[in-house]
Amino acid sequence: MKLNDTIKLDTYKIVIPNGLIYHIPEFIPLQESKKLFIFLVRSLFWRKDSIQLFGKKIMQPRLTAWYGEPNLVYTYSGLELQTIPWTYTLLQIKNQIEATGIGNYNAVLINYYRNGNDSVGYHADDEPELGYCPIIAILSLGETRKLQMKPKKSKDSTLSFMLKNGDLFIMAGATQHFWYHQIPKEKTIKNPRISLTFRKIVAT
Ligand SMILES: O=C(O)CCC(=O)C(=O)O
Repeated sequence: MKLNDTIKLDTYKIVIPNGLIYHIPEFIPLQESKKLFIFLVRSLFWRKDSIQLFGKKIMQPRLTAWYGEPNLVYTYSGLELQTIPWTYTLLQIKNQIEATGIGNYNAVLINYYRNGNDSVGYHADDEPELGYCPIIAILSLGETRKLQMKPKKSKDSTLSFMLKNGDLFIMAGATQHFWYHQIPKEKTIKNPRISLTFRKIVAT
């Protein structure tokens, strides 16, 4: 999708109880997504960190990278990440996502799931530095993976979205305050995926 293409946002809007989602399939066309995936896997600075989970130190079951405006710090699960400055390509993608009119972003946490054994457990992106009602925009590249959502408190049912190569998935409104999300392990999946999760750090 080119910067000046107009997107009919309402077509992609999914209103959920106490939350708002936009799922835009093939936001990046397939051929471009394939090239972008290879380029990013090869060129980004990937970290393999351990995190604190229920008082225990464990290796994160995926690789990550943290880029953005200088000196932004993001703290989660006992980890403190300091931004690497935007690359040209990441900045282009950020601009393209902002051109949808949903959200402004100053950093991106990138996840590299090497196969279906890699995952991220249920959590909400509700850290204080993301402020009130944070908007999280996820560009999915590579293998299709399932993103599941479950309510933090209410008895609303669990939601499931298949994120394909090139899809843009945006969690907006109060979603982070009322819902958890995860990428579950799927043992049959052999191929890798990366997710670029654009966010805005408002206080550090
Ligand atoms: O990989 C994804 O699509 C989700 C990643 C995620 O939940 C996160 O980075 O907070």
